[in-house]
Amino acid sequence: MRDPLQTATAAANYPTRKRSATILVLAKVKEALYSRGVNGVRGMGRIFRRFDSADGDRRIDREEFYVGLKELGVTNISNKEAEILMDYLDKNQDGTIDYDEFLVGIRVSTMML
Ligand SMILES: [Ca+2]
Ligand SMILES: [Ca+2]
Repeated sequence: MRDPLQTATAAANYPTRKRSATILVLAKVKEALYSRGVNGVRGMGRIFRRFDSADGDRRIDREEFYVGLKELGVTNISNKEAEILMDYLDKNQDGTIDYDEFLVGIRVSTMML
C-alpha cells in the first residue's frame, strides 16, 4: 500500500490541465459508484473484481477498464477521457491498474475534490 500523502503530493505535481481533466472524469466515475451504492473498501473491492472479470489476474488492463466503465454505467466519457483516467490511476505506468492503484487513486481523489 502506497503512502496516501506521497500519492497526493505526486498528484499535486501533475500538469494542471491534465489534472483538471482527470478530476472531471473521476467525478463522473465516482458519481456512478455512488449511484450504485458503492462505498468503502469492500465495495471498491467488489468493483475491482468486476472490472477484472475478463481474466481475473488482479490487474485491470486497458480493455477491461473501458468495458468496466461502460458496465458501471459511465457512458458519458470519451475514450480519450478514459485513457487519461487510466494513465492517472496507473501510478507505476506498467499499463495495468492493480488493486492498490485503484483504491488509492480513487480514494485520494476524494480529497482532491
Ligand atoms: Ca485483468
Ligand atoms: Ca500499474
